[in-house]
Amino acid sequence: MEEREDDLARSELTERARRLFSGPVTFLKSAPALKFLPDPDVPEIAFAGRSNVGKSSLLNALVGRKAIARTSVTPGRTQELNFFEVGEPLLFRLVDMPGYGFAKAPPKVVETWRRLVRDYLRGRVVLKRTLVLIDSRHGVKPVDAEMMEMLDQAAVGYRLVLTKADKIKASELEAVHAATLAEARKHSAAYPEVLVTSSEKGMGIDELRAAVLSDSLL
Ligand SMILES: Nc1nc2c(ncn2[C@@H]2O[C@H](COP(=O)(O)OP(=O)(O)OP(=O)(O)O)[C@@H](O)[C@H]2O)c(=O)[nH]1
Ligand SMILES: [Mg+2]
Repeated sequence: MEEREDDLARSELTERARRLFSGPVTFLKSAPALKFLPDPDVPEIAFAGRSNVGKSSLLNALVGRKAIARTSVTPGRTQELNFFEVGEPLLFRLVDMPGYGFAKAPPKVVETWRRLVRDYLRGRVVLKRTLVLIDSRHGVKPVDAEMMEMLDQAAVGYRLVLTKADKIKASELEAVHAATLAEARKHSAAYPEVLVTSSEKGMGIDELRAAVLSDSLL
């Protein structure tokens, strides 16, 4: 009985999330430095992860727009904190961030992005959850583990989300899912579930929408 109520609550959340994300979503602004952040007056959910992991693509898939956030095959496409507003009236903002790790940009510029992302994540009062994206083909790399440790220390709650699931075989996906889940369980601020997604095929997008909506209500 309890399980059926849980299922019902989940399907209601999924439906509400689907309606929300198919409604108004607008680009608000790009912040190249902390002083340009919007006023901290609504909840925010941030997308973090290595360069090229698929942050901007996942944000586009979530809101069902092809190119509201700019994507590219070249690592280092997103260079500022980009804010997107969801809901009318406004419910929360999604924040697309520059990637960490290897990016095709001068080291000084990459260092500036690293600091911007770190300072935002550690200091943003309205940040409800960070999505830490992990490439299904690679699993958790040392730079990802470093990011996770930083978030653990700052007590910023995050979810691990596997991306590009369409690029590997089902058996490999199962193995990387299990390994990523095991990694999540080692980290104090990590949510103990791992979502598997493909922006290309739409896999896991309904679940991620529901997760983001419920996180925004935290
Ligand atoms: N096959 C496949 N390709 C994907 C998927 N998600 C992203 N990509 C591709 O991966 C590349 C990088 O995607 P982006 O969304 O720009 O990645 P990003 O993490 O925002 O990258 P930076 O902004 O440079 O840090 C693009 O060529 C995308 O088309 C996916 O689910 N499946
Ligand atoms: Mg990007």
